[in-house]
Amino acid sequence: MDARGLVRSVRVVGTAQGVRAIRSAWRRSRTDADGLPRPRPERARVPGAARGAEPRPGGGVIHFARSSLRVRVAVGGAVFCGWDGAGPEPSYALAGSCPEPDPRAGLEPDKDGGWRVVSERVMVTVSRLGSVELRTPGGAVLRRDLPPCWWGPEDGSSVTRWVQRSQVAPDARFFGLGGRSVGPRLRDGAYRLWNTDPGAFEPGQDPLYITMPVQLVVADAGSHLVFHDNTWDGRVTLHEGGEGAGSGHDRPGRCELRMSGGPLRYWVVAGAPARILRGWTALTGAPALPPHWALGHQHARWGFGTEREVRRIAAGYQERGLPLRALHLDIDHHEGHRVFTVDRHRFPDLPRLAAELRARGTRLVSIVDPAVKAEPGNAVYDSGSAADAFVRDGRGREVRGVVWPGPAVFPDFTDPKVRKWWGGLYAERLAQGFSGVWHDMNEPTSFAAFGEPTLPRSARHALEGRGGDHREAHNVYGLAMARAGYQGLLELRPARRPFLFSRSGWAGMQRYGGTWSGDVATGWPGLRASLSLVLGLGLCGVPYSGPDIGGFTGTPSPELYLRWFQLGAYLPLFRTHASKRAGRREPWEFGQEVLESAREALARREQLLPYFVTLAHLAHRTGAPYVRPLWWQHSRDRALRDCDDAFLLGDALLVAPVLEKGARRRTVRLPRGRWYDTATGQAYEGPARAELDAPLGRIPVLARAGAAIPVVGADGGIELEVWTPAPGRSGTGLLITDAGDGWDAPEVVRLTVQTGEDGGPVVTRDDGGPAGYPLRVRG
Ligand code: NBV
Repeated sequence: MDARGLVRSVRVVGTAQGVRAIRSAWRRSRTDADGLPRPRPERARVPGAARGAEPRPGGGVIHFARSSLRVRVAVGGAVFCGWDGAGPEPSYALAGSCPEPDPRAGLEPDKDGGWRVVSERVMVTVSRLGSVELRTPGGAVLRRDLPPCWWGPEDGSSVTRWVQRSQVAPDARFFGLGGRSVGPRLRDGAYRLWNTDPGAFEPGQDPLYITMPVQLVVADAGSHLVFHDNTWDGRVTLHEGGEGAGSGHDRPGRCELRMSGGPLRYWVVAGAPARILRGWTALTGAPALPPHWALGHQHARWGFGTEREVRRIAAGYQERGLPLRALHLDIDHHEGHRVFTVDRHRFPDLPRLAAELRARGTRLVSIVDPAVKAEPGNAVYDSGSAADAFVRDGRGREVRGVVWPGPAVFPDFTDPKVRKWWGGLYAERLAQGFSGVWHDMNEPTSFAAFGEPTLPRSARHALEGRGGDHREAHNVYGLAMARAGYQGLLELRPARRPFLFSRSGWAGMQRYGGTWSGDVATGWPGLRASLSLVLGLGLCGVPYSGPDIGGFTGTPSPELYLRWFQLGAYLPLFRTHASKRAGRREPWEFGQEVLESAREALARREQLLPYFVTLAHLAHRTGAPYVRPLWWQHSRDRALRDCDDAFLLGDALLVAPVLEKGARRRTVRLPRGRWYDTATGQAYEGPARAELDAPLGRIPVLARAGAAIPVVGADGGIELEVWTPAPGRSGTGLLITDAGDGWDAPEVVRLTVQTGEDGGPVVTRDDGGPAGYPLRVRG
């Protein structure tokens, strides 16, 4: 950081903390000067020429003059490539052990001294000098990775930097890389891989809290996901290609990945987007299934202050007949910002408050920060010290940072025994009546007046017993904390599905819960950025996320608040966030017109809960995100690939939020098929651009003809909202129900929608039997 950082830290944490932040940053740079190896003369290395190969299950190892490449196709079709002896394990991303090799895939000699591995879904060819091409079974090139280059100390010590350049089709578009505020299409530019708390961020600011070396590349010839399983600091530079269109040569799309250390190993999963997400989920784990209440509206406020204030907000919702499923208590309910310690003056009887609210259908969710106040007598500090839980420097001293509580230490979540200890602490949260947790500041953030606002890079970590430093552990700190929290909640309350969402994370974080947009700046660009984050994360396998409605930095205008609210109502995490600084965010704070429109958005959200539950189960089973880009089923439609301002919610709905001030109409790009404007019932035929009304009271939402959407009926039971199929067409629907927050097997109902003799839709189950739910026919 710099002057700006200094001003920010003083503004955020006050003068005393600001001084501490200066000291902390200085200490950190000293620690690194002592603890990191000094730069030594480096030598570059490329693989050289292939000298031979040995077959191995699922592929083989190709030996080059100065390196080797292992290619291994796994059952299910994912391809692993590891240079320099890198294998798929150990890995923080993989859900369990590496999938078995596909016995049908084998290594064969290719032309010009190269080698190839042929499998059902992809063909991998390796040239004599180490280029790797991945092709579709039909022979179209999905990706060409040029021979990598490493730089390392001449004495051969282990930390080597490396770069890999790749080419993709001229028409390809890039998506993913974690939560990015510019997107979801990632245009030309450099994207850093280093989880960071940027402070309140402006759209375009990079990096943010969740970075991941996961790219989804979508092209006419086919789509693929590539995941470089490496947790170190890095940078991805993307250049979209272009087609000559008869007047010049095609330019391939280009991607350059530079990593500061760690293995050069990667996975590729190819196929249609739905198949890719299924394959990715099979590798990295099923997304956690949120309890039903976490699919309703939630409200957070930094500065909840007192039990009285919490009651006031809950009563405000109740008096106005607005549903509120959860209230999130921020750091100020912790005494002196000591995590797991309630401020008894402000919250004398939290369990009672929680029970009261719960009886009215509102749960409490607690913020949990990783930083522990470094103060003997603080129970968490004492028990953590006794368990040797905190990150130490190279000389064995506890690493101190500065966060809310002042001088603080940081649990080493990469140590299994520390995760166990930390998970046990959640017993206190449950005893206080909380139903879920919200992990904050786990990039990890330590206020610093200059340099990086995190731990020293030389800080030591257990890394599951392998040992290493913060350069390798930093990006998985939030992921490992989420693992500790999830596991703890599960052990403490085995009958319930844990609810957890985390600001930072990495590939595989979906196993433990979701995330949210963090401190996005209030403003119209922030609204757009918060949609980009949700879409991008969904394509990286993290389906449950949402914005902080209204943004973090200021008071939104009534119009901005409402548009953000209307968008949030169609995103998995639907949360408003208020703070002392940014003002109140309760829907009635913005005038009668906003209140009435927010009421409508809330009512539709409540009505759609069975659909959201279905989508949650679907994500859990298949990895398909709730919120999908418009090209999800039509990835060859180039116009859809470039469309950043609308999304599909499941298969049935297309949501076109209003992202511009003053807009009362907007253009919506429609994928193929018939779509109905759900407000007017008017039908549109895609592919097309439709102009739709977007009055202040609602955003355009379209339903696919032939969809059967499970909704809550007037009597509180489930009904099917059926949208008439286009003439000569049929449609499908899906309903997955369960009891709410346990582990019972859900009921799965697959539906077919056809046109009956009277012209109206007829809905049947898979087995030909009747739907078994009342129908509400639309369209
Ligand atoms: O805990 C205070 C805030 C929280 O409200 C917000 O949601 C987090 O993203 N937290 C960040 C720390 C703010 C530091 C300025």
